[in-house]
Amino acid sequence: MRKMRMPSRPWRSAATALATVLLVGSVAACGNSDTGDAGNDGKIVLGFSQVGAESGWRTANTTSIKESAAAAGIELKFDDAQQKQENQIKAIRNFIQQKVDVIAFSPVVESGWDTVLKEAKDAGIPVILTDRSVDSADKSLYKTFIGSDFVKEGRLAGEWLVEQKKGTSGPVNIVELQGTTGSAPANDRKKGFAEAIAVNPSLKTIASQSGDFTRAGGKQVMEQFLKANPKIDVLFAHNDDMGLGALEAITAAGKVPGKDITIITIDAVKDGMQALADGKFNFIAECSPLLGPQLMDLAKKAHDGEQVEPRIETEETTFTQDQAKAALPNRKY
Ligand code: GYE
Repeated sequence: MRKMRMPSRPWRSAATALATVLLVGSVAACGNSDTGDAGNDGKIVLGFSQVGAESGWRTANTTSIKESAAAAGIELKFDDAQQKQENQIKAIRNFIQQKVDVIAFSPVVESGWDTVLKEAKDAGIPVILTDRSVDSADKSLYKTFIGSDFVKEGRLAGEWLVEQKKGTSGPVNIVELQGTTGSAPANDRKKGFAEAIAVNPSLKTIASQSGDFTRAGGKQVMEQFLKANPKIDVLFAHNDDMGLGALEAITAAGKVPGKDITIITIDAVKDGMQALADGKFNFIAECSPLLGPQLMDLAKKAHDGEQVEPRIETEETTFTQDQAKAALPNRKY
């Protein structure tokens, strides 16, 4: 954004007034470049298709991307796909038509991207995957994938539970709130968790269903779980938001979250960390949404034709209740 300093004196000369009109005109024309051809005023233009605004994680991710683009002097064309793959495909096709310099997106589901990725490749526009990956066999369809190891997050969640239930006799009944069906984090977190708890046969997942990564979804599915299963010992939710929605269902059913039902989630956004510090959640495996700065760096490199690593993994940790209490005051999101 260009900032203008307007003359503050009412008696400014006609010449100054004319110059102001011209300047305003040129800034307005510049503003139009948002919808027109990319590449005006020499800035790198990045087309970014976001999944939606389904969770606290997603909101923090969007903020990170917008702020980092502004800080890096990159012109960002941002599109919110409202959790629909068809909207993401449309947005990517628009970016291609507008001849943006680089395309980045966070694919809502893993499958079905080959055609549109091929179109971007044929147009000579580099593509960066952020947060979630695709299952395309042809790795030349994108430059790099920056994001978390979701299998590891699921495994860390499962390993913590195994440790907690060491020596417990009798079955431990687990219910699982999955993320968006077909999404990489839902597929991978389920896998990692299942692998980790397999070492103890008394840990049993008795129900597993998608809550679409939203609070409303988490609440609704947890209500069904509670109705259908008189004994639930553990809830594993693929993100904080679904866990937060489930809290309402658990409390309404007369149970105490964090005590009657052990709750494990993934993300570690502020509201999740607060629930953990308050003793309502028991453990969170972190997933960092702050991908913006690295994405801008990669966009510049991809634009300049520089070599980039094909896979860049986000660093993350895990939190117990005490660790959440200690970390909360400095938590940015
Ligand atoms: O965990 C969830 C969000 O893809 C890592 O998407 C992301 C996931 C995140 O809706 O909260």
